[in-house]
Amino acid sequence: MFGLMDGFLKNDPISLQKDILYHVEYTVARSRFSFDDFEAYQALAHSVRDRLIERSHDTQLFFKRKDPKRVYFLSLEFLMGRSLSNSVINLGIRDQYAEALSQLGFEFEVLAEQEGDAALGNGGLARLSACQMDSMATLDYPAWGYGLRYQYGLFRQVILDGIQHEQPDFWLNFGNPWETERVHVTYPVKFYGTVEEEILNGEKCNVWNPGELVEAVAYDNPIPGYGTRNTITLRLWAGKPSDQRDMEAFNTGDYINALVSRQKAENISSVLYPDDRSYQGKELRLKQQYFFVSASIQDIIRRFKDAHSNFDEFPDKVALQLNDTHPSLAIVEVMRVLVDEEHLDWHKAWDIVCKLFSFTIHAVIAEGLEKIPVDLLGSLLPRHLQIIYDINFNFVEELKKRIGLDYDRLSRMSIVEEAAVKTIRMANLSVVCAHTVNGVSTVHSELLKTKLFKDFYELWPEKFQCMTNGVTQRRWIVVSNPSLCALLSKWLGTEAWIRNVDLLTGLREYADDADLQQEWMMVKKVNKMRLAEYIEAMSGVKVSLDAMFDVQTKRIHEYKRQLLNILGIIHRYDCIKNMDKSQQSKVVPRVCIIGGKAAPGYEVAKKIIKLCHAVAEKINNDSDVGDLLKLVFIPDYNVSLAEVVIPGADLSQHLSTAGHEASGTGSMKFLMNGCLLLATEDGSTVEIVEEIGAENLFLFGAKIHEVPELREKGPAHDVPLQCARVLRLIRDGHFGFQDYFQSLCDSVEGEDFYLLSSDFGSYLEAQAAADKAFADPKKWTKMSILSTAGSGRFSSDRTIRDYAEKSWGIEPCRFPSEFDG
Ligand code: CRA
Repeated sequence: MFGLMDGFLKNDPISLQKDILYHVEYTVARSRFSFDDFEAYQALAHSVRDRLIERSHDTQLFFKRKDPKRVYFLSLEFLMGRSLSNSVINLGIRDQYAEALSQLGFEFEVLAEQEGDAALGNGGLARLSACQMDSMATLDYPAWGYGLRYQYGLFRQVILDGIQHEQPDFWLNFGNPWETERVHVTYPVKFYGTVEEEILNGEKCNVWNPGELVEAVAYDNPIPGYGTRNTITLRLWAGKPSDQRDMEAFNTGDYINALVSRQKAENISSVLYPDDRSYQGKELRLKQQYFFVSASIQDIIRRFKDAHSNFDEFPDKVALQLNDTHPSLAIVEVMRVLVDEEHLDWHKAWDIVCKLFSFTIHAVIAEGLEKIPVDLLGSLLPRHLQIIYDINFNFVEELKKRIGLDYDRLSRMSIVEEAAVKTIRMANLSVVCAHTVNGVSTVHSELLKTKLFKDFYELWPEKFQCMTNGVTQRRWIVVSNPSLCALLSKWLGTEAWIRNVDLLTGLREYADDADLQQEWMMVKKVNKMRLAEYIEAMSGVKVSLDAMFDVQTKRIHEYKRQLLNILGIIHRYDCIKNMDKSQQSKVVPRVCIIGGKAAPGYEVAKKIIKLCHAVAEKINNDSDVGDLLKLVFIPDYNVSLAEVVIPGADLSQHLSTAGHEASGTGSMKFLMNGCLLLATEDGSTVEIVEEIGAENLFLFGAKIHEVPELREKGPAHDVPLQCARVLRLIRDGHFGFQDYFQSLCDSVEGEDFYLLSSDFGSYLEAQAAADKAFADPKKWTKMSILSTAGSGRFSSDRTIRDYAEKSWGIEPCRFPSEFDG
C-alpha cells in the first residue's frame, strides 16, 4: 500500500531519463536517437505531466473521500506564463531532471526556454489569479480554478518604428502538453430564446426555451503545490458545437450551412478581450462570461450532487469566489438552477445563494465597474434578466424598510440603473448577494467603504474586508531568481521560507554583514548580466553593468504615469548635456527600462510608447551621454520576460497618481527580489512602507487626500520650470514627431488630470535620493536586503490564508505523502 501512495513513477535520474526517451519515441514520435531541443522539451514536459496527473488523481480521490468544503475560484483571466520550471520545482525534482538531461546532452534551462507563455489574461488581476492558484495548492486547500480556454491569449506586441502593433497569440499551435481534454466532461450552455410560464405538478414555473445551444468542454490543467503531494486543477472551458441542436439542421439538408454555424460555437472561447480596465458591453464578452459561468456551475453542482442530495448543505460544501464582477452572473445562474431546475422556493434559494459568494473587486473608480445594457442581457439571457429584476425588487423593498424612502440613495443602490440606457450594475448585484466584499489593499478597501460602495457599507459594514494582494515566492524567487534563492536558504539556514515566507525577516539581523552584502551584490550582478544580455540581443543596445538598472514594466496607462518617467528621463538627459566633464563624472549612470502593452484602442497609451522610442533613439545615439544614460523599451512584456527583468532590476518605479492603483502586484515581486522602489503612496505601497520603513524606499508625490484639491486648482496651476523645459524640448521637435506629441504635452500643461506637473518636482527629488543612495553601495545593499526581508506579508500564501479563514471558511485537506516524513 505504501508504494502505491507514492505513485508508480520513480524520480531518480535514470528513471527520469527513461521516461523522457519514452516520450520522445512514443508521444513526440521522433527517434530516441535524434531529436532537437524543442522535441526534448516536449518529451520532458510530458514526463513531468505524467507526474502531475498521478498527483492530481491522488488529490482528487482524497478530496472525494474526505468531502471537505471546497472553494471554487471563478476568474475570466489567468496569466500562467510557463509551467515547466515551476512544476518541477514544486514537485521537488528539478535537480534530478537537470541531471537526467545533462546525461542526455541537454541543459534544463535551455529546454525551459522552449516553452511559450500561457497568457490568458491582461495584467495584474490575471497574474494574481495564477499566484493564488499556486498558493491554494501549496497550502493544501481543496480548491478548483475555473476559467476560459482562449484560443488566442493576450495579443503579441510588435513595435515598428516605435508604434505598437498587435498580433495574434497562437499559443496552442505547438500543442499544450499540460492540459488534458476531458471529452466526457461537457455541458450544454443555452443562449437567447424565450421564457414560458408552465404548470408543473400544479406549481407555476418558468421554462427557458433557448435559441442557441453550445457545448462547453473541460480542459484540465494541473497546479502542483510545493512541499506537498497536493495538485489541484485549473479547469478551463472551450466552446464546441452542440450535437443536439445541429442534428436538426443536418436533417433538413442544409449541410454546408449547418457545418459553418457549428464553427460559431468555437468563437465563444476564441479571444481574450485585451482591455484591463474598461467595460464595453459587447455581446461576445457577455456570452463568454455566461458560457464559463454556466459550465462551471453545472460542474460544481454535479460534484455536489454526487455526494449530497439536500441543497441546505450546499453552503457547507461550496464556497464561490468571484474574481471581480466578470463572473458575477454566477449569482443569477445559481438562483436559476435552484429555482427553475431544482424547484426550490425562491426565498430558500436566495438564503442559500447569499451564503455562497465572496466577491473581490479590483477596480478603483466607478467608471471601471461593469454595467450590462438591459436590452443586451434580455436578449441573450432572458430568464436571467427576470431573475435580476426579482432580486432587485426584493432588495429594494427590504431597503425601503431599513432606510425609508430616500429615493436618491435607493436609486444609487439599485441593481438596475435607470439612465438613458438602462443597465444592470453587476457590482451592486455582487455586493447585495456576497457575504464578503473584499478590497485588494488597505487603501483600496477604505476607498470601497468611503466612496465606491459607501451606501452599502453603511448598510452592511460587516461585509467589507481587506485582503491585500500577494504574489508567490515560488515563481518570483525560486523559479526566476535561483541565485537569490540559494543565498536566502544559505543565510537563513533552511529552505523552509519557500513555504513560510515570514522567515525572510531573519535576514534583518545580517543586513549590515559584510559577507552577506558581498554575496548579495554578486547575486544582483549575475541577474543584471542576464538582463543585459537580453537587452543587447533584443535591441542591440549595450548597457553597462555598473549603471543603475531602473525599471518600469506594467500595462501602459495614463494613471500609471509612464509619461512622468519619460519626462524625468528627458530632464536627466538635458542635465547631462549641459554638464562639463567633471560634473558628468559624478553622475550615477542609469539604464532606464520601460515595458508594457497598451490596450489596442488606447491612443494616448500608444503615443506614450512612441515617445519612449523617440527619446531612446536620441539618447542612445548621443555620444555626449555614452553610458551615463540609456533608455530601452522591452517589447511584448509578459510573464517569462518579467522573470528575467525583475531579478535584474536595481530600482523599480510605481508612479500611479495616488488613489488610482487598487493594489499593484509588480511592486511586490520587485520587493522580494531586493529591488528598491521609487513610488507614490498608493495601493499596496502604503503597506510596503509599513513593513520596510519609509527610509528603505523612495516615496514621492501627492497623497490620496491631496489629489482632489490639486485637481480643483485645475489647468491654471503653475507648471514647474523644469517640467516646462522638458515639454518645450518635445514640442520643439528635439525627438522628432513634433505634431504627434503635442497632445501629450497639452495634457500635462492643460488639465493635468494625472498630476504629472504638480508631482514633477517631488519626483525629481526622489530620483536624486535614489542616485545618492546608489552611489553608496553599502547603504544601497542594506536597503535591498531589508526590502527582501520585509516582503513576507506580500506573499499570496498570506492572502490565500486570509481568504480561507475570513471568507471562504475552508480548511486544508492534505494528501498524506512522502513530504510528511
Ligand atoms: N488592472 C488593479 O488595477 C491590482 C490588480 C489585482 C487591477 C491593480 O491595481 O493590483 O487588479 N484591476 O488586484 C483590475 O483588473 C478589473 O480591475 C488590474 O490588474
